[in-house]
Amino acid sequence: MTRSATQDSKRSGSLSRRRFLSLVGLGGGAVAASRLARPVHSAGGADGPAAGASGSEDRVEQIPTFCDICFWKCGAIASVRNGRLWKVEGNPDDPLSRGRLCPRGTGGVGAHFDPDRLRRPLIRRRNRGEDEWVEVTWDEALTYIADRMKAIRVEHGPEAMALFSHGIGGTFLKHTMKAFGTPNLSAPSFAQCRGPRDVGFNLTFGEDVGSPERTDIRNTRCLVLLGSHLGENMHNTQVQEFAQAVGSGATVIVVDPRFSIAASKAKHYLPIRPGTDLALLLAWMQVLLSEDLYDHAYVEQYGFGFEAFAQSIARYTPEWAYPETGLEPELIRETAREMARHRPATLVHPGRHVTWYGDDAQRSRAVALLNALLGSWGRKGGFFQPAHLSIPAYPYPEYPHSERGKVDNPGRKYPFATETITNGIREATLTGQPYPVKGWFVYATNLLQALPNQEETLRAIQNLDLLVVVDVVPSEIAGWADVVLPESVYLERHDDLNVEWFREPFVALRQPVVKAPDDQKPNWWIARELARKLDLAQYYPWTDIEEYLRARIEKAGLSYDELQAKGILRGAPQPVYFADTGRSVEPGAVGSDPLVGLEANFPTPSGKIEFYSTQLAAAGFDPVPTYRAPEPVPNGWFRILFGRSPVHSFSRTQTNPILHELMPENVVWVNGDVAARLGLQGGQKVRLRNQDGVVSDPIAVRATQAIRGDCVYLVHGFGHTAKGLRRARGKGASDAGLLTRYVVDPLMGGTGMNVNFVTIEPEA
Ligand SMILES: Nc1nc2c(c(=O)[nH]1)N[C@H]1C(S)=C(S)[C@@H](COP(=O)(O)OP(=O)(O)OC[C@H]3O[C@@H](n4cnc5c(=O)[nH]c(N)nc54)[C@H](O)[C@@H]3O)O[C@H]1N2
Ligand SMILES: Nc1nc2c(c(=O)[nH]1)N[C@H]1C(S)=C(S)[C@@H](COP(=O)(O)OP(=O)(O)OC[C@H]3O[C@@H](n4cnc5c(=O)[nH]c(N)nc54)[C@H](O)[C@@H]3O)O[C@H]1N2
Ligand code: SF4
Ligand SMILES: [Mo]
Repeated sequence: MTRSATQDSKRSGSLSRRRFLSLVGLGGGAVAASRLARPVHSAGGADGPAAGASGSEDRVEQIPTFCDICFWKCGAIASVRNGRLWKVEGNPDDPLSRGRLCPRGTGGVGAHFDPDRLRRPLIRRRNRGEDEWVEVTWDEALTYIADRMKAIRVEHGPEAMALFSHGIGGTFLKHTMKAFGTPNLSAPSFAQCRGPRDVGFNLTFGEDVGSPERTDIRNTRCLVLLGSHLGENMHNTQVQEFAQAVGSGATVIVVDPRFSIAASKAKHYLPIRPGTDLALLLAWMQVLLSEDLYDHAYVEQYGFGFEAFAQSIARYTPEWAYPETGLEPELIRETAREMARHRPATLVHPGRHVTWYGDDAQRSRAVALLNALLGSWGRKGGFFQPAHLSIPAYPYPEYPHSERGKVDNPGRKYPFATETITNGIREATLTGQPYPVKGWFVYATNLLQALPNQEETLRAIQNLDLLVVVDVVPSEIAGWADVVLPESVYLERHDDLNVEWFREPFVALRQPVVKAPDDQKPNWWIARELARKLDLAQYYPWTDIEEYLRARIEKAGLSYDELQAKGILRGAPQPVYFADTGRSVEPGAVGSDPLVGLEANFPTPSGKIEFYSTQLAAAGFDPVPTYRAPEPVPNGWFRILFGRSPVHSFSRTQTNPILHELMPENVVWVNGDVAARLGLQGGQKVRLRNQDGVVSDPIAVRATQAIRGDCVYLVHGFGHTAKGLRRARGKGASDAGLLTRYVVDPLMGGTGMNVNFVTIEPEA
């Protein structure tokens, strides 16, 4: 039904003026009725999605938008039945979702119906963290915030305000904060997530892999995953392309201390000792060089500093790597040969959550270099060069200039940081150096779950004159706020355009599907009203978000009405592979494939792929990655590792009634032999105690041979403590609470978090 409905919407000009596509009565309704008779999710009870069937009187509206249960931004079509949100499905026109959402996206309707949602603005009654509130009007809340922001500006300067945000919804608040005069805008997606990877690739190719990653998984002949647990990590397009690659017989090599879902698809599974991936990467490269298996033409044409690189890694033989990684030399050799056999259509996945051990930018650089030896950058089945539509920014007045610059990275201590470092702002808030930070504006990021060492975050919060949290539910971080602002969920609002960089260019629109149930407001409204109260109204020349969106789209020569009707506008295919790709992969394709034909370009200092990095050498770092062993796990302890569940996002969906029902709590994976030795049964509740004496909530044991004996594993985001999260609170254990230690990456300031150890204590 969705597919034909969308096609209808494309054909029917009369519908394009309205944003809703209505299917009423017979015709489409006959199809609809058979679908409608199906039971829908039952989670919401009386408050839940419309259930049951009322036959031919059903009125179903279908509205395209894009998903926000994670940041992949899949194109979706929401169905509203008799005025109530019914379901969300993939938009078949969208290159990311390709008509299918992941389980989290499908469960997104639960975000709208969650009975634990924030409903009205709140101001703290007494002490921070006591979670006691007075309900106020928006005007009172925003006046309170603006007054305190002005006081902070007078006493400490505008830079003493910092914004933490995550996702596209932060766009307008960033704009307001820049207009206010602060450059301190950060997101955990850099220093707690992909930052080291972006830096490692940038240092090597002069460009990073972006998001969505420019990984050509669907065309790869050999996919190598280090961690990167696709299938649990549900980034929709990647998982679909992974299935496609497996289906077409691509070789999969998985390196993970835990037998992941991806490992179950692998020809070679390498159960590596945690923290030693760099040793494996160096040994793989050593094999490619010593057995002369690398792409000579590519390296000669595009490489810089290859001799010095080759010399530096010559010592890293598979025999050397064996005691480090626990992987047999022959397995290392065999997998290196396998990669070489399929090059350049071999993709060593760059990963995404790579803040593991503190040497992460160098490890990511080694991943980049291995890909360079295989000639996969710019090549089909490796990394494409993304295309995008050119859509001009809205013409705003210039922002005030900050004399003091950003606070997070004094003296460029982390010389290769390309974005603001969240933990750097936290550090400055704690120390007052290089200058004081007195206000935090926190949008859609639960800093207590996302940053390691919660105690440091709480101490920093105690130094603030103002903590504002914009959230949709009463999260842990909201519990510490002075003012809590309730946002409408993504299905109830517009956001900025998603001008995507991908295999083909497109732009997507998020638009409201249903109304917010109470006094929740969208971020753009909050940002604009706050700006007005800060006497910055000149930064909001538009009065309504649609005026802004339309202006941008029409400036690009596109039709906003069409975008409203379809949710997506696609551009013509453009070349995304180097001109030499076709020759190496499929000779027949040369000249015929519109995606082939780019001129290779590497915006590094040398203009080439930097096998040897003069930038790193000049800053006093290893110009070619060098291995240092991780701190060994003490006897009787286990390294704590963590990852994703296919049905949850970070710490944000445990409260969602539908997704909660699918997985209400997490378990801790313990190696079967270890469990037997410790006398632990599967399902038994234990607590984890870390090296600093922090003890987790009770969590059930999963005794399994699918994990090494030197580590334990749990899914991130559980063990909520906020009392307003009635459904999620006290279910499972929090990995974040146990991550009191972290190692900061000296290149870019990211927090390596896989450096904590726990013991396992049976719960009485
Ligand atoms: N369902 C779902 N999908 C998501 C998300 C979500 O919240 N939910 N979040 C999205 C986001 S923002 C991100 S960043 C990604 C994160 O997903 P990934 O980038 O895939 O995260 P990783 O940390 O690489 O993956 C965790 C895996 O690494 C393994 N691992 C741990 N230590 C080591 C080690 O030393 N060496 C090796 N080789 N492996 C190790 C763990 O056993 C686990 O299987 O997922 C994205 N997709
Ligand atoms: N211990 C540990 N720490 C980690 C990770 C880990 O696996 N373990 N993963 C790291 C990674 S890869 C990443 S990307 C980050 C993710 O870090 P975050 O993006 O901070 O993820 P969450 O903890 O889910 O916090 C999201 C917050 O946004 C709120 N929210 C949800 N929807 C909306 C909305 O529409 N509007 C508003 N205003 N708020 C909304 C949620 O209720 C929640 O409080 O965490 C990093 N930190
Ligand atoms: S990957 Fe899943 S949760 Fe993320 S945007 Fe796509 S459908 Fe939504
Ligand atoms: Mo992430």
